[in-house]
This record gives sequence, structure tokens and C-alpha cells, in this order.
Amino acid sequence: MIESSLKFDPKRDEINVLAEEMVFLPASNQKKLEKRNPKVVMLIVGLIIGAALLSLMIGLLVWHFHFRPDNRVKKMYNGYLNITNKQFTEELEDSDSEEFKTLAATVEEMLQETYTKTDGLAPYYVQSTVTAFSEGSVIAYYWLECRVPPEKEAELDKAVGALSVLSRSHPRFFSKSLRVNNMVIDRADPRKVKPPKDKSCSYDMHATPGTNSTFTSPGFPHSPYPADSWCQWVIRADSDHILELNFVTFDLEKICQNDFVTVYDSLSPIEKREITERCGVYPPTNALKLISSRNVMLVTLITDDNENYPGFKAVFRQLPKRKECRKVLEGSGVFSSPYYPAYYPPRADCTWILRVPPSMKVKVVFKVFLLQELKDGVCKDYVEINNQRICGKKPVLVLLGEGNEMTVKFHSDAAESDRGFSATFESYDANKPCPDEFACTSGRCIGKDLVCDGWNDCGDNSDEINCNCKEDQFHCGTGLCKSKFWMCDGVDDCGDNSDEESCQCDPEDMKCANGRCIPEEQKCNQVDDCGDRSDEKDCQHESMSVTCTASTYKCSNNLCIRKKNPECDGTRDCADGSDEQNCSCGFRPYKHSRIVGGVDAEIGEWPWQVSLHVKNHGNTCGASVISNHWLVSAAHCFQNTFGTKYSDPNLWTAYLGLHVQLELNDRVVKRDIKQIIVHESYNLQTFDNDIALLELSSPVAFSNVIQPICLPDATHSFPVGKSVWVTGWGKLKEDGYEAKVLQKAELRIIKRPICNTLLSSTVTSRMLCAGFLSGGIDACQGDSGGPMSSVEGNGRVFLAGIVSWGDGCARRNKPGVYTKAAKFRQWIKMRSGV
Ligand code: 4AZ
Repeated sequence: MIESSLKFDPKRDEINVLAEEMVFLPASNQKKLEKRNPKVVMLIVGLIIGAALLSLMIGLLVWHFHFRPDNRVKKMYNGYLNITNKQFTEELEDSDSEEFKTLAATVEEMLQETYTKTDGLAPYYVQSTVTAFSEGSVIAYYWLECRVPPEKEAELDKAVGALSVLSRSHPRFFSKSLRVNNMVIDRADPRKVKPPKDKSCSYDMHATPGTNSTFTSPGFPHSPYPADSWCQWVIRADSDHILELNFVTFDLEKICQNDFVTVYDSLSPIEKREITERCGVYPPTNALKLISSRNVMLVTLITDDNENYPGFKAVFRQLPKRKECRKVLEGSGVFSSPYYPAYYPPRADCTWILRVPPSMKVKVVFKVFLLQELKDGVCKDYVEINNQRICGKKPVLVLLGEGNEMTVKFHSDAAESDRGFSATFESYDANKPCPDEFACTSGRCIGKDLVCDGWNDCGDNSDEINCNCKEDQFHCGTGLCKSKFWMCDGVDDCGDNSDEESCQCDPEDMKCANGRCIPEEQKCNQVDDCGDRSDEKDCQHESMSVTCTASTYKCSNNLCIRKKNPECDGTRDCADGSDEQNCSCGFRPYKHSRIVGGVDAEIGEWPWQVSLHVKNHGNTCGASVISNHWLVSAAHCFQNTFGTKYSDPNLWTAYLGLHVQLELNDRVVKRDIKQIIVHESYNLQTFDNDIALLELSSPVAFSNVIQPICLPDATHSFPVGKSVWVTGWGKLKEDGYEAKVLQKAELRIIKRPICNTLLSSTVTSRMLCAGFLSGGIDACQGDSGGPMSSVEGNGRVFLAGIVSWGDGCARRNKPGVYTKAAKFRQWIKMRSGV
């Protein structure tokens, strides 16, 4: 030891080295150097390396502990667990109470113990925070915070996931005083993470028995909700109760990534217990009404930094929890998913035993059917009949039982609920399933007069097969009989195109390679209208400028493009972008229910619909909003008669945003008419040019229920066979009463030559014909002047026509006639500036 220290005196050697280096030796001194003891040299070099290594290590340590950026990311998880050896007390609802704090501390300690001993989680564990308790025995809701290097995130997710599964089967919690039997934990959606102790927009509420309680988003209804907010409402009911939450007003931004409300069937914002996540605007006719499975609910509102909307108003109440959802129903009756028409609660199971007399069989008709389905057709929530599960969205669904008893089961899982179902059941005689009616294979019963009439009334075509075609019918290759009027109309009515082959095409039509005729304007529209693609061959690029013709779209720079209906379709087709200008139209702010059928419109479904009242006479005509102070209607509404001067603007009042006649709520806007401009060439004998413009006394503000409809360009085509909607408060029958609630009907555009054959007067090129030859669906008196709305691919709605005339209403083979709006685009622009 001593020897080495003698040999190794760093100070002395250092000085020597320095002294040595200070002497710049000539090359001849080389030998003298080499003669030095090599051991000493080695020592010196080692010493230098050692010192360098030491300082490097110190540096690294200092950097590591003081300066190194922490690349670990914060990860939050939400969870809850059941504590079986504690009883819930009211004090546990209050996070400031001593009881809450004591139990929270015990649970947090237990979680810390557990998580810091869990493989894959322990190194990243930061803390657990209990946020709430609820009954059952006691459920504790908490956040788990971890910090993890990004590359280990997946590993951590896996460890937490495994823990959740493990703990359910083998309770394994490290606690002396708590017994825990269930734990659910899931990674928190990063958008929904909020520091658990932040109470700046956090509310706790308890339902008051027997009354409704209300809460609103911040500022509602006086100001929009704040930007970048994160709010939560904890709602509770008494034990053995559930909650019903009804958003009576719901008006949020349309893009759910930005602003959204989430409702949970839990007090943790945990995805596995999410009842629904919503944004947009819901009309009162499609209000969101949600039900919890237990006595708690959590509502969160998360908003981003721009576009803030009015928000919501919610009403909630508690309802006694049903012990059992099982019923035996006899004879006939109605039944529905729990709490229908509210969304069904999560985790519900119901059974209905339907019984009819022994000689009969059970028939069930689902009128509304909306149950959550997983993507691949697998059911999440379902109705089960005879071991067969049914889910998704169904039109009217008829099910025939095999015997006089049928068991219908309903099941919903823990998350994502939907509207549910409403059904009726009755008995049927297997030998005579439809007394005095025709029995479809689908189980439906239809009037005998609808059999072999060329219309698929059964839904499965069973009323249209094995028919002897009548004189005025065409025999399709498929065996169906179709009205000869449908031959060569550009629509495949037979299903095998046989009604569209070997046609003599009209001059304005194009003949396809397969013999079919299609309107010339359907050529090169990127849709295979011919069925053999021959109409889409040899097409120039649609946005390329072409020579202007009557059917090409003219951009503002006077160049023409080939693309059909390019206005406001979301694609910039004109080089100057003019096809996408002035597109604040044809938009429906409200989200509508997915329940189809029905004839009553929903509130805000047709926000351009106007009711024109003749003073003291109620609804007389319809009209459409085209700007904030112009309406378009039919000229014949303003034609003077011997008794009345209908052309006098003072006679009229316009109601905008109206849904039910005479129900003038705060959404409805009433305006006098400043001037009426009837088309100069309106022909009161032929109804040609049946169009008029109405200027409002003062402009209106657009709202959820008042919006302008898009006016089609002169070249816009609404092809034969296209489905369109007609709306109004007109007569419900030719000799009947006018409607109170706005009505809607879906029609099909019919080829003009067919209409000319069928109708008493001439259908000019400024008219459109639409309806059903079977009759039953049509516009009628009082609907005149109202819109025929066409929903285009991107959801935008265009004014295809204006209700004009017909031979009576809804008669067989008497379709309705409409003013072709596209023909008057220039005229509207010229006379109103719109
Ligand atoms: C009318 O009198 C009227 N079926 C409007 C439309 C139709 C018939 C009559 C179409 O205003």
C-alpha cells in the first residue's frame, strides 16, 4: 500500500508532467524521454483517464438528476371498486365530510399498496385519488395517475387491463380493513382528463323525490357555454331508485371532437359505462331522454376554444328501480323496451311471455326497432326470440310464432344505449293469418286490392309474384307485373331491367348500349345509370372546361364545366370556386330521429317551410324561405277571385318556424308581406310558370327551425325515379280537413311523357311530375306553393319543385304536378337578387 502511494503521488506527477511539457525538446532528446521509467508513464496516463472518467460520471449524474428533460408522460385511468364490508351513509356523498375523507384515505392507501406491488404498473405509479362514493355496498370511484416513458405506455395499459380482469376472478387487494370484490378500471380518454381535485365547474346534485330537478350548461340560456371548459354534474337518486335524465334543450357545436356531452352510468367517466356521447342540436320531437341502471349518473361537458353554442338544459328525476322485468301478456297488446321512448337503460334484461288462445299463434309487429349493434352485425344489445338475436335499425318488423306462446327477451349491455323498440302482439289463425286481407310471406297483412298492382306492398314482393299481368301491365323477366307506364322511364322497376330494354328513346334521352333510355343529363354524372356503364364512357374530366351548352354548369368566370349539379356539393369544381359560393342553405341544424315512416314531420325537419295565412282564414298556401327576406311560392295562390283580392300583400301573413298550426311558440316568426311578385308569364289556365316571390316586411334571423333552402342552378337535374319530399299543412284527404301538424311525404319523380298521358292537362317542360301511380301519397289543397325538397348526396337540401296542381289528390294514376324550380333560377335572381 505504502509502496503504491509512493509510486503514485498524483500531485508530484502532475507537476512533473506539466514541467515536462513546458520544455519543448528537440527531436534529438527523444532518446532521453524513452529512457524514463515506462511504469511512471503508464501511471500518468491511467491517472488522466481515471480523472476524466470520474468527472464525466459526475457530470452525467448532475445532468441526470438536475437537467435531463423528463420524457415520461402522464397517464390517467378511471376506475371503481366495490367495498363489501362498509355501509353507504349519506355523509359519503359530501367530499368535504370527515367520513368521506377517512374512507377515501383508506381506499387510496389500499390502492397504493396494491398498485405499487403490481408488476408492470409499480414503476410508473404516481397516485390514486378517490372522487366519489355511492351505494352498493359502497362503490368507490377513483382516478389512477401514472407517469410512463412513451415507449412503455402499451405495456402499462396491458398491466392495468390485466389487473382489472384478474381482480374480478381472484380478489387480491392489499388491505387490512377493506374487503373488495370487484374492480373496473380503464384508460381515460385523454380529452376527458381533468385534475380530479379541480372543482371549478363541478356540481353535485341529488334528486328530490316526487319532483323534477333542473341543471344547465354554464351561462344557459343567456350566453353560450364557455370555451375550453370541462364541467361535470354528479347526479344521485335515493337507494333502490334509478335516474331519468331529459335534455329538454340541447344545442352544441355540430363537430363532436370539439364540444360534446357524455353521460355515464357510473360516477367515473369510464368508457365501459358510457350511456352516450352527443353533440349537435336535438329538436324537442327527438329529445334525448336517458335512463341509468343504478342510482347515480355522471354528465360531463367538454368544449374547445372556438365556436361556442347555447348549450343544454336538462331535467332529471328519480324513479323506483323495477325489481323484475318479466311479464306475461295474454290475448293482444303492446309492449316496449324499458322506459320507451326514453333510451333503454344499460344492463337491463326483460322477458315477455306472450300468450294467445290455444288454437291460435302469436304474431309480433315491431313498429320501432333501434338496438345497438356492433360493426360486424354482431349484436351488442338485442331482442331474442327462439334463440335468434335481433339488433340494429329495422323498418317495420313482423315475426310469426310457431305456437300460441312466444317468449321475447331483451338485453342491453353496460354501455351505449339506443331508442329501443315498441311492439304490438296479437293472435293469428295459421290457416287464415290475415282475415279478409292478403297474407304476405313476411307476415304482414295488406289489402287485397294491393295484390298484383305492380307495387311491393309486402316489402318482400310476395304480393307481386305469381300474378297474371293485366292488360295495362308489362310482364317482367322476374315474373312481376308492372304498369306499362313504368316502361322505358329510366328506372329499373322489374329488378332485371327488362322494363327498360328495347326502348325507343325520347329526343332528350340517351340510348344506352343495353337499349335502356336515360335522360341526357345523366350522361357522365359518375353514376352507372344505364346499368352497363355505357353512359359513363368517353367522358371528359368533369371539372375540365368545356364548350358551354344548355346542360353545362357555368362558373362565374363564364367557363363551363361538365360535372352535373356541382353547386354546393362540397367539391370545388370551378377554377374560381364559384360553384361553392353562396352555399349557406339547405342545412338542417336539428338531428332527427332515425325512425322512418310516419307522416308527421319532426320539429325543424323542413326549416324552409312557411305557412301562408290569409288573414282570419288560416293556412291557405305554403312557401319556402330562400333568404332572410324572400320567400318563393306558387303564382296561383295570389290569383284574384271574384270575392277576394289574393294579390294584395296586406291579405297575407307568413309564419316561419311553425310546426303545429296555431301553436305560436317562441320559435315561430310571423311576418307581413311587403310585396308579391307573380311570374309575368304565369298562365292561369295551364298553370305554366306557376311561381311567385314574396318579400317579407322585415328580415328574419335564421335559427334551428328557420333556414333557407338551396336554389338549384338552371342546369341542376333531378332525375326520373329520384326520391323527393313534399311537405305542408294541406288537406289530409281530397275532401278532408287540413293537417294541424306539418306533414311530409316521400315521392318519386315521374317521367314527363307518362304524366302527359295520365293527366288531363299538359305538363310543360317547366313542370315536374311526382308521386305514386298507386295513389295514396300526394300533395293537396293547402300545400300549394310549398317546397318539394330534394336531399342531395351531402345532406344539403335543394328546392326541386313548388307544389302546383293535380287532378284531385292522391288518386290512382294521378301524380301531382310541381313547378320546376331550376327553370326559374335566373328569374328569381333577377326579381329578388337572391
Ligand atoms: C291545390 O288545390 C292542389 N295533388 C295542390 C296540389 C295538388 C292538387 C291540388 C296535387 O292546391
